[in-house]
Amino acid sequence: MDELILARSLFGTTMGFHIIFATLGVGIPLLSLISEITYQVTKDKHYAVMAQRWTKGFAVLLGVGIPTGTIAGVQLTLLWPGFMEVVGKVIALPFQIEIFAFLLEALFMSIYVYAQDRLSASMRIISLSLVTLGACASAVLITNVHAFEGTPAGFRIVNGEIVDIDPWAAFFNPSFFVTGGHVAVTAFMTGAFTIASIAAFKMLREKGLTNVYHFHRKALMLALITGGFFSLLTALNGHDSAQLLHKYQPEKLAAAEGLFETQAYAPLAIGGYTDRESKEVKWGIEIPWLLSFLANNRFDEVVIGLNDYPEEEWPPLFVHTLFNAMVGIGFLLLGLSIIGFIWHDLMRKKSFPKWMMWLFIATGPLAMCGIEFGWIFACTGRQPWVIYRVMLTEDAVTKTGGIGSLFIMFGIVYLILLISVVLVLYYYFKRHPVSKEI
Ligand code: HEB
Repeated sequence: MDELILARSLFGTTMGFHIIFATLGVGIPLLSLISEITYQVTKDKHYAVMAQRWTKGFAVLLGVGIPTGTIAGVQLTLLWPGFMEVVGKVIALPFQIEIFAFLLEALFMSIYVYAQDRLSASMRIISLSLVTLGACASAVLITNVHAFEGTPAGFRIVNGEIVDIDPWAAFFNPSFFVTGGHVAVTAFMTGAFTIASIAAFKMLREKGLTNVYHFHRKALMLALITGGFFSLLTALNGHDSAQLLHKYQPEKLAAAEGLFETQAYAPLAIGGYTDRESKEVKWGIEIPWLLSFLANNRFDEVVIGLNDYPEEEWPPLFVHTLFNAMVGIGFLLLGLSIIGFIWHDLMRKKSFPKWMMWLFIATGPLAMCGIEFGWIFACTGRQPWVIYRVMLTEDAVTKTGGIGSLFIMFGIVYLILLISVVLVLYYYFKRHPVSKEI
C-alpha cells in the first residue's frame, strides 16, 4: 500500500511539473500566430516583434517539455506495468500518431525561429499554424489515453486475458472529443493569460506612456481578448465534461458536488467543503435544482449520490473543493477579460488603475492553478480505479519497490530544470530588451 502511495505521488509530481510546460507549449504558439496575423493585417511592427519574442520563449519551454514528457513516458512503464500492458495492446494508437504531430511542431518551430526574416509573410503564417496544430494535436492525442482511463472502450478482460480488442473503438472512446476539447481550450486560455500577466507586469514597471508601454499594452489586450474568448469556450465545453461524468462516472460527479442522497431536482453546492461525518457540504451555498439541470438539461433529472456506492469506492471528497476552484477560476478570468475590454476598448482608456493591473498579473498563475486543479480532480476523482471499473490502481502498480529514492532523484532533476529554465528565460529577455527590438 505504501509503495502505491509513493508511486502515485511520484507520478503525480512528474505530471504536475510536465503539464506546466506542456500547457504553455500548446497555448503560446497560438498567441504568436494571432499576433503574426494581426501584424499582417495592421502592419503595426509591434505585433511582429511579439510573435518573434513569444516563439523564442516557447522554444525554451519546449526544451523542458521534451525531457519531462520523456520522463513521464518512462515512469509510466516503470511504475504502472499493469496499466501499460492494456495501453500497449488496446490504446497504443494515440502514442504512435503523436510522434508525427510532434515532428510537425518541432520542424516548423525551427523553421520559424531560425529563418523568420527569410520567410515570406504567408510562409510565416503557415509555419506558425503548423506549430500550433502540431502542439495541439500532440496534447489531444496524449490526453486521449487519459480520456480512455475514464471511459474505457474497445476491449474486454476475461479471466485476466485482454480480448476482443478494437483499437479504433478505444481511440474514439466516449470522452475523446470532449476531453480533448477541454484540454485544448484550457491550454489556449492559459497561454493567453500567461502572456497577459507578463505584459501587465512590464507595464507597471514603465514610467509614463512610453513606446515600450504601448507595446506591452497591445500585448495585454491581445492576450486578454484571446483568453476571454477561450474562457467562454471552456465554460461551454466544461458543461459537456460534467454531463459526461453524469453519464459515465456518476460517483465522480457526486464527489465533485458533495452529493450523498440520490435525487431528482438535485441542488448545486458552491464553495465550502465536504464533511465525511455529517455527509454534507459545509459552509457552501446551495442553489436548488441546478445540478440536475447541469447534469442533463432538465430539473427532474435524477442525479446519483455517493450513498449508492460502498465507501471504498468513493473518490476522495476533497475533489469538491478542487472542482469549485477550477470552475471559479474559469468564470473569474472571463470576468477580468471583459472588464479589461470594456475599460480599454469601449471607454478608450490607455492606462489602467493599479488594482486592475495587479488582477491582470494574477490571471496567468490563476489559469495555471486551474490546469493543476483540473488534472488532480480528474485523476484522483477516478480513484480507486486506474481504468474505470476495469483495473484498480493498486493492481497496476509495480512490485519492485525502491520508489522512495527515485522520488528524491526526480525531485532534484525537476528543481534543476525549473531553475535553469527560469534563468535562461530571464537572461535571454534581459539581453534582448523590447526597447531595442521595436
Ligand atoms: Fe475543467 C477536468 C468541468 C473550467 C482545466 N473539468 C474537468 C472535468 C470536468 C470539468 C467535469 C473532469 C473530466 C473528467 O474527469 O473526465 N472545467 C469544468 C467546468 C469549468 C471548467 C464546468 C467551468 C467553466 N477547467 C476549467 C478551467 C481550467 C480547467 C478554467 C484551466 C484553466 N479541467 C481542466 C483540466 C482537466 C479538467 C486540465 C483535466 C483533463 C480532463 O478533461 O479530464
